[in-house]
Amino acid sequence: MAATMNLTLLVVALIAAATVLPRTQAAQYVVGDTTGWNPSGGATFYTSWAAKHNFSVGDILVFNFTTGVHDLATVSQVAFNACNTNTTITRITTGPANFTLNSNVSYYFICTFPQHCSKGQKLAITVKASSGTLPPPTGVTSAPPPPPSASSASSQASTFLLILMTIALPIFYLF
Ligand SMILES: [Cu+2]
Repeated sequence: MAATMNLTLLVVALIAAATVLPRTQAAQYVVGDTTGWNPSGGATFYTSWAAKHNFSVGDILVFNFTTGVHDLATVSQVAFNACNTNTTITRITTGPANFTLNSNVSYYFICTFPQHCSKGQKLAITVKASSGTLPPPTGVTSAPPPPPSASSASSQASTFLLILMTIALPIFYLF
């Protein structure tokens, strides 16, 4: 009985937290879209692909490639420009590979297989700080003064808790 109640409360708390807490809005990008990670798109393919997107901290890049035919290495900007495959920082040899953009820095990806980088299998990504890319909150100006975001969040929280408790309580009494 006590265990059931604890479980019910845990579920309610988790759902409420997931609903109310601000989302980090991490996005997932398939590098090269349907082309994937290979040199077939030509010399400027990944430059064009990267220019179409805005990357933020926490976003995930998905590199689709066949294991043993390509790989994914991060390198310095100098090595990237020269397609130097001897000084890799990280290297993933199993495809497909996910790479999380953890910092607001520039990342330089290449394939270390012979001639692949020079044929265009290279991707430079500049990551923005996630706080700088978030849109300004809407509706805050119409909310009562201090502190608008906290009060709206807590009223949202209590609304959801109320709804969830009305759902959870009957479940609780079933056990
Ligand atoms: Cu390759």
